[in-house]
Amino acid sequence: MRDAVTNLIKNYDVAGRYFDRNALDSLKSYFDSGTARVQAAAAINSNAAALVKQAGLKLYEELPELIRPGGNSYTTRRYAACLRDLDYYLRYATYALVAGNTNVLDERVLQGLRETYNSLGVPIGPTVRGVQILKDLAKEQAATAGVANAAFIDEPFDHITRELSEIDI
Ligand SMILES: CCC1=C(C)/C(=C/C2=NC(=C\c3[nH]c(/C=C4\NC(=O)[C@H](C)[C@H]4CC)c(C)c3CCC(=O)O)/C(CCC(=O)O)=C2C)NC1=O
Repeated sequence: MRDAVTNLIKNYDVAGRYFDRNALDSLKSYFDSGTARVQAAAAINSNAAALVKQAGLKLYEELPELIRPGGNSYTTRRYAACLRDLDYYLRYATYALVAGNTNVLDERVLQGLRETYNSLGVPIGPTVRGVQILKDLAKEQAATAGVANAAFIDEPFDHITRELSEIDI
């Protein structure tokens, strides 16, 4: 598992090089955004259960067929599994936010996920929509908590949706 700093060290060590200007700029930008990253994570954490619940309600309002007979969230077991998945995405997104790197998502969340979803018939499009709804709610939450310039919040959520949607060739 890597963060912005260990990732940079790894890349420069592989090449046997001292940090150059690019590396130092990227370190500086990571440390400059550090407090805002922690504040954003704190704002999300303190409201995580409500954010997940709201995201689920909004998703099912947009795509009611998911909770009708034949839908993938039909039955309380599957409904609960879907909300649990959204909770995983939100929690791991906060780790990635603080790390300034999406490696934790690749290692702990995304590996083999598409195959699992495909084998269970969990639809990718609606899952991606759920992650995007979560992202919007998380950004609102951070903005309300006074985190300025919180564009970095997009990154982990967009990474999840990009990786999930990627088509195998
Ligand atoms: C921490 C990393 C991690 C992730 C990400 C994870 C996901 C994950 N989601 C699963 C199932 C599931 N995931 C969903 C999700 C959905 N269905 C919908 O209609 C919606 C579109 C969507 C929610 C947004 C559902 C309904 C199931 C149960 C499917 C089934 O058993 O039929 C399963 C199969 C095993 C199980 O049911 O627990 C896994 C492994 N598990 C993990 O350990």
